Amino acid sequence: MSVEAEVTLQEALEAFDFGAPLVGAVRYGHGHINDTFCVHTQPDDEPCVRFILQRMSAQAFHHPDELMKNIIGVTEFLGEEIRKNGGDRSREAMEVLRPKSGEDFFTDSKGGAWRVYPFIEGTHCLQSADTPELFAASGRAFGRFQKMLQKFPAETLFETIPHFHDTEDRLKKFKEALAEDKLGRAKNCQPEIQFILDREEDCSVCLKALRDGILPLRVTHNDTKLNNVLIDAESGEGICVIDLDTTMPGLSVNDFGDSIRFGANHSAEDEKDLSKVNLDVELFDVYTEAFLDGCGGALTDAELDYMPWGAKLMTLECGIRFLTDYLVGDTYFRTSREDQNLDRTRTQFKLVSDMEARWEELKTIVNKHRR
Ligand code: ADP
Ligand code: GN1
Ligand code: MG
Repeated sequence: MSVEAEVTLQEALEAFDFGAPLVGAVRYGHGHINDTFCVHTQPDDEPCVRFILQRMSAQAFHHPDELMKNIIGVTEFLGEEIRKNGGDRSREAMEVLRPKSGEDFFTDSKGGAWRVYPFIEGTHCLQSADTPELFAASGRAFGRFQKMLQKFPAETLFETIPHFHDTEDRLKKFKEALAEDKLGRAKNCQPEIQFILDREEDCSVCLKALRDGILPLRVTHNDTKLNNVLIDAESGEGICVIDLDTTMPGLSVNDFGDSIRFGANHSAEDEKDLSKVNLDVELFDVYTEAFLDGCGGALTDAELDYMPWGAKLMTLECGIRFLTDYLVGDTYFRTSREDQNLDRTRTQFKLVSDMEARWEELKTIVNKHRR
């Protein structure tokens, strides 16, 4: 694990007023991108109060000022929507705690950009769907997120990562990395390379539908992994969607699809034993129902038609991204062991194969929940 963030952690801790004496800060969570710490503070005669402190990945995000403007805009908008609906703003939407300087984030002496959110207590963050009900709860939360942002002024959002879900561009970058093969790793992944080359045309399906005006552009989350929603520990409901770094104009089918990619199976994203990696169609079913319920009829017929494509292409694209990172030397996704990005690629492609094999079933399930 990178120790870079630890070097300036103390500076970052001093830059924020946490409102009570600090007890300490420890590495936290399973995100692949940012350096996340949980900060513990101890007010007099009261229970410990926690915060999330993050150093935003400079590799992923080149303009932290724009990123934070997006997040402040989106969290304030969501806060208003939640208040209007009689919800609990402090638990159902994140809130940015500004540094003492009053700026949107803190920049350390090495140029690292840091931000703080109050920790949303009484919640669980799941790495896999323990039960279908919990997976459905995440789907309802992501669907509601989609619905709540329907009236958000999309033109105010910066593109935090250009071409983020541009699968054609991801394919192009993969081919460039393959042509260069700077570490000589291509020889280790010939079947995976071929898997991508056999699906080149698929990469254009959703983008073409967008270009042709079939799929609408909406404000979407774009990183709808199960561990990007907090589940209320008592009710089991998905109460707060987190990790808003990539919330920007996108496709609803991608938000649906990325959740399926990560959550509709019972294995880790980097599982080495592929016999354990299987698409669970029952989980696909419960997620579809809950996501559409959360969206509350906001999606068009065409979006429903393309939902299986969203699932397949988010999974294929993620595999392409993992393999590209493997070929260039593991510079983007955090890794903790050798070949982890290659193992991640393999699980994604196993899931793509499962989706292809069960394609008609997936379409039937979506149709069953159409309204
Ligand atoms: P990454 O982009 O690296 O995935 P995230 O923003 O998803 O970073 O944060 C990493 C983890 O930190 C989350 O999966 C979750 O466990 C935890 N987390 C983030 N924000 C909060 C919050 N406001 N309250 C509680 N936990 C949080
Ligand atoms: C990253 O940030 P995190 O860990 O929630 C990545 C997603 C990938 C995912 C794969 C900003 O998500 O796009 O799908 O890893 N986020 C970014 O697990 O690149
Ligand atoms: Mg995350």
